[in-house]
Amino acid sequence: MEIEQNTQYKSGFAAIVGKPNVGKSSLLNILLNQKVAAVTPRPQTTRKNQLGILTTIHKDIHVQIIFIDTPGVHRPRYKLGEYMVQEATKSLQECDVVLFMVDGSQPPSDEDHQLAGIIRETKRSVPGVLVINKKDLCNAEQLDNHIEEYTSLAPLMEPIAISITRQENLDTLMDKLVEMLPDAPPYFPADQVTDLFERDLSADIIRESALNLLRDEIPHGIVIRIDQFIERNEQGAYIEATLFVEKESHKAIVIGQKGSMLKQIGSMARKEIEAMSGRKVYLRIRVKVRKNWRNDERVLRKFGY
Ligand SMILES: Nc1nc2c(ncn2[C@@H]2O[C@H](COP(=O)(O)OP(=O)(O)OP(=O)(O)O)[C@@H](O)[C@H]2O)c(=O)[nH]1
Ligand SMILES: [Mg+2]
Repeated sequence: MEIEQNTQYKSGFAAIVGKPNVGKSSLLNILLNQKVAAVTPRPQTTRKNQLGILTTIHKDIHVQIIFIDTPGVHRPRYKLGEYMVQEATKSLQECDVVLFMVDGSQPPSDEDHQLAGIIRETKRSVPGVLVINKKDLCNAEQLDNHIEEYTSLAPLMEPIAISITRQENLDTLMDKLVEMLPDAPPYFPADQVTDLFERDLSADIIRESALNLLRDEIPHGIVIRIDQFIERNEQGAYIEATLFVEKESHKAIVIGQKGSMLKQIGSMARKEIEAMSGRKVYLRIRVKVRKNWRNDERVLRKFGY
């Protein structure tokens, strides 16, 4: 789709904020109808703000919605966590619409209260939607009770219960969003879908594969550095990456018996990167230990956090 020059557009930034694991990145992927953000069953998957840009015609209205997918807001125990919460807070200052996303299958937790407070404190008069996700995971009565509790947390926001898995109420959510967007020309070209380069997306996909395949406390201590990213035309892309862990013992687990775990992580990631870019990819991953990197300001900056 091209941007039409003399057409009236509604455009703006929509921040998706919520505690970890409620489905923020899943919402981004489903509304854009393609995978741009890492999604895993583990909390704290997203570490940095990422844009997902939707340029479309919704019920005869030309729109460009720039979603800001943010890290889940939690009580940080590491400097990395502090950075993640700052990212989410920053998105609130930059947006035209707030999507406060919660897990509708559970009553509000401390983290939901904390975040509702942060949203109120930014004290801006931007409109907001209270997105109550995962309605597929509980019965109607439970859902009604939870909706009531969440609504009292954010009384000024328009509540809507959705299920991303079952694709329920997404169209109504779009209606509300479009209604709240300001009249404005588009900010980005129509074919741009995200602000991340393939290099960063590839790093996130490698981390996503590791998160999906590894257990327990190791995943949160993982960070990926792309060392080489070379285009080789018909032969596709050559990618060399280093996967950093925090402990020697973690390194052994990531590598696995005779390298079997690392092989699985690599092949899962390679397939995803190939699917994303539509070309062949050769991926090589090595594993290194960088002790306590999550609390080291200097190392965090080096990794782009
Ligand atoms: N049952 C059910 N599961 C869902 C739904 N939406 C998302 N999920 C699952 O919830 C998990 C977390 O999804 P993410 O999109 O990674 O959540 P997030 O809010 O981005 O998480 P962080 O990046 O860690 O803050 C994944 O396993 C999703 O498949 C839904 O509507 N119903
Ligand atoms: Mg996420």
